[in-house]
Order: sequence, then structure tokens, then C-alpha cells
Amino acid sequence: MLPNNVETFIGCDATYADASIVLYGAPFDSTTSYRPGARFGSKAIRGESFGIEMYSPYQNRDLTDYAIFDSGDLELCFGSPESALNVIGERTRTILNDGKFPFLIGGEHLVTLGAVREVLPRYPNLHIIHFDAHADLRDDYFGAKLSHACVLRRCDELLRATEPASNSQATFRPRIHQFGIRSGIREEFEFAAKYTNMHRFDFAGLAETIESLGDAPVYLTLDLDVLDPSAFPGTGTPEAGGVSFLQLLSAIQTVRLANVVGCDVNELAPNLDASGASTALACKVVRELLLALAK
Ligand SMILES: [Mn+2]
Repeated sequence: MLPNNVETFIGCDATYADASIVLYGAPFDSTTSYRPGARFGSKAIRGESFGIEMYSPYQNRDLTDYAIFDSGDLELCFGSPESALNVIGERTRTILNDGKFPFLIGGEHLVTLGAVREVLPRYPNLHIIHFDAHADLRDDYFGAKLSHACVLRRCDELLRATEPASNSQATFRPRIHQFGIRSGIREEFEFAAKYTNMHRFDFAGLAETIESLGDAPVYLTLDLDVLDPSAFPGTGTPEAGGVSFLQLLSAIQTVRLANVVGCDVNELAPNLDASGASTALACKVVRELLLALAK
């Protein structure tokens, strides 16, 4: 008897029954507005994860200490964003129904919507923490409502559709908290001023935001292009002026203090960085997030 050739993210080989965290990949980039390649992100992260260690000297924690299951990549229709979102949603729902933590790896940023559609009904008081270079608050992108440039706008619609009546205009409290944002059209920034808690350029204000949330459930969506392109060039829409890897690690340690109920990491396009350093960085971000969120 020989084992099957089954590749997982390094150190994530628990059985599904035992696992508290479930990884799932969404290899989808059909709405990417500039340079494609994020469809290869989840597979590259899984494959290259064997180039990093399971142990984190930052956290003194090791992936072997936790039960994490990697369910592999979903099969998604590249020609139909709605179909792809449905498949992502089905997998998210299964993971949540089984009492486990959904950890999605993109893919482009639109994949987040598939997960949030399922996490929100379970946690009606959900807040979203959003790390990104881009506001992603366009109402449409050349007429398309389902685009990675609109994903937080679609999430905002979902959140505000479930807003309790007590949260009236006068006392409105945003439930989308954005950090690192340094790109968008004027209308997105005007929208953010009204409806989201946007912090430009870096993570200033993150600790205060997390503290204000208390025990409220939080979904973390991490677009890796929040990083400076000097550290992370392998992405479809690089924006100069981003945060450092160490700043991002520090922010992850802050988010850890929140009641995080699901997360995703997206927008690695491994083909756009021939050195492989962007993929190696993404692997390390996934490891650090897993270790920070594992119970
Ligand atoms: Mn982005």
C-alpha cells in the first residue's frame, strides 16, 4: 500500500473530521481588470509552501500543532462569475455547516463575495476587515456589477440589507473597515466617506477599530496588493506606496484579537514575478494567518 499523491499546503494534512480550519482554493480571475494570472495563485501557494518552514519564529507556533485541512482547488467556470461565486458559496456553506473555519485562497478579489454571501446569514452582525491597495467600491466596472473592482461595494450592499432598523442614518456605524487603500476613483472615496470606515495608505487606526468591535464577528479579506510592489510584484494591479511585509505581519497580530469567523487571501498572480519571491511571500502570509487564527 502506497499513499496517494495528494498535495496540501505544508503542514495542513489533518483529516477533515479533526480539522478546525479548512483551506479551499478559488482559481478564478475572469474579471481581472489589468494583468491576469490570479487563477494560478492558490495552486502556486500550495506547491511552493514546501519551500517555507511550518514553524513561525514570529509567533513561536508551528502548523503541526494544529488540525488544518486543505480541501484543494474548486472547479470553477471561467466564463461565468455568478456560477463561480455559487460554487465558492456552496463550499463555504459546507465548511460553516460542519462547524469549521473557512479559509479561502484566491484567485482574484471577486471570490470574496462568494464566501461573504454565506458567512453573513450565519453572522448577521458581521463586520469586514479589508486590507487592499484598492478601494474596490465601484458600483460597476464598464457595466459589470460582478468585478474584482466592485467586490466591497457588493459586500456593502449585503451588509446594509441586513442592517438592524435601529442603525438609522443618524447613528449609522460602518461595518466595512478598510486599510492600506491608496487607489480608486473619486466616487469610491466619496462613497467610503459616507458608508465605510476607510483608512488610507497603512494600518493606522487598526488597533482602535479592532478594540471597538469587541466580540462582533469579523471576516478578514486580505488582498496581497496592499503590500508594496517592491516586496510583492506578482499581482495584477500593483500600486506603488504600499505597506511592508513586517507591517502586514503586525496587522495580522492585531486582527487576531478580533472574533474572526472566516478569511481569504487573494490576488497573487505567480506568473507576474518570475523570481518566485511573491509566491514565497504569499505562502508565508498564509502560514502566519493560519497560526494567528488557529485555536
Ligand atoms: Mn487590490
